[in-house]
Amino acid sequence: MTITAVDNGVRQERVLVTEIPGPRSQGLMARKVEAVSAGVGVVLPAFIERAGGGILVDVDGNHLIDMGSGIAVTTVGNANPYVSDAVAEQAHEFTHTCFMVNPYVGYVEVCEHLNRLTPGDHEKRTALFNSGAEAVENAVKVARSYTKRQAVVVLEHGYHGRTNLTMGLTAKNMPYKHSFGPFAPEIYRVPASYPFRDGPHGGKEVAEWATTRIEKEIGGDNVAAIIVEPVQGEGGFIVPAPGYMTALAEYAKAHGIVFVSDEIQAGFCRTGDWFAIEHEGVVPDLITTAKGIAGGMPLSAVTGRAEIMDAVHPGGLGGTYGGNPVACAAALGSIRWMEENNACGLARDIEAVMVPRLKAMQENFPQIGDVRGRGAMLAIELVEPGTVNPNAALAAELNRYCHQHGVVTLTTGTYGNVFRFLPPLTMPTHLLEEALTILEAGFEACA
Ligand code: PLZ
Repeated sequence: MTITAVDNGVRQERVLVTEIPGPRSQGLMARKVEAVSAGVGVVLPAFIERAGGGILVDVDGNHLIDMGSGIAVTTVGNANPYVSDAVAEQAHEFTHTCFMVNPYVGYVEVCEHLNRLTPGDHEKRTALFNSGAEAVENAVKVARSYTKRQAVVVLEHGYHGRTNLTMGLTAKNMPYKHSFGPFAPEIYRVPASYPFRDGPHGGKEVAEWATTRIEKEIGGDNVAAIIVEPVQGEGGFIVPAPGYMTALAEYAKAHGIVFVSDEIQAGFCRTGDWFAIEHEGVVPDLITTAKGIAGGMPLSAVTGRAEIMDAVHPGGLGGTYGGNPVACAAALGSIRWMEENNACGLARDIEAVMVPRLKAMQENFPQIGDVRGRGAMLAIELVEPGTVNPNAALAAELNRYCHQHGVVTLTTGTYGNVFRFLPPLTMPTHLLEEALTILEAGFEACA
């Protein structure tokens, strides 16, 4: 595996000098409880003060292996110099003008890269925003404006954000939606392909359930957009069965519906291609991106067919900070690193190391019902042996075990029983192997 020197001066070794969380983190956690809303949760209460390569260093001096990348954000590695140098340089030049007031070239360059890198050789346009949720909201605005229709179709197990509209688009109640309604109208949810749970029903068949539902309950002519995640993230790292996405995209095309691929978690080389929908051979009309786009700076985008993106009246899209110059500089650095270092290849290398070991673990631990994912977006789904009954308790226990042993892991899934892996592409192989060895020990201890 090719590893570029992007360790930010951090020793690439797991080191535990205290329990996790250590005393300083515990002290800070007490301050957090006093200062921060209880509504903002923390997965692993070890406060971080430096990071690089595949390591997060906490305030007690522990070196933790980062298997989460801040939820698929620091794909190019934390504090990658291509990003931090560009940020520092831009911050010294100017920090903000508001692109809608006085434009700057960085914004245009990010749009040019997105138009070039996203699937399809049609003419494209891009608009920049801050968060993933904001990108999805704007994709819906654009699709409605272009089609003059209102209905938006989303999938079971889908996740699109925490703002009012995107909460409505999101499938899972706890913790995202509970007590926060009412939600926006004209949102419809249809069956998603979930191979592990679909029994004998293949991708085409599940797509037919979905399109029949659209036809009968909404009417294809009333639908502005179908929004999918090409690999469902918060829903459980679900890779759709072959044929599902193609069938949905074909239906959208036949009915003048804007097909939107939400690549906020799966995009930017994470799955071994620049965008995860490329694995399906589908060219979406619009693509939403965020997270991995800018190495940790807040930036998001909607990219798509010029005629759709340009259908909005002038001034209809924007926001004070959208495409902030510092965030754009970070994105340009991040994209340059990905292109120079064959980031897609690095993601595939991670898959080649992890999948065989996870499959070997599955042989020994019948609680692993499924091993799945693409590239550096991988997961295991935990069940009660011999069934598909979700085993969320084991996922939580394993997670605790990994955290206590210095590996930052995350769970996910509608049933909370999926253990997911999102290492930065700068993760050295020896740390990746070590994280897997600790996971294996976790199974020995907990299963
Ligand atoms: N679309 C596909 O994965 C963010 C959510 C973490 P924002 N996923 C992580 C949490 O608990 O809040 C996400 C996503 C997909 C949209 C979003 C939303 O992106 O940048 O968090 O708004």
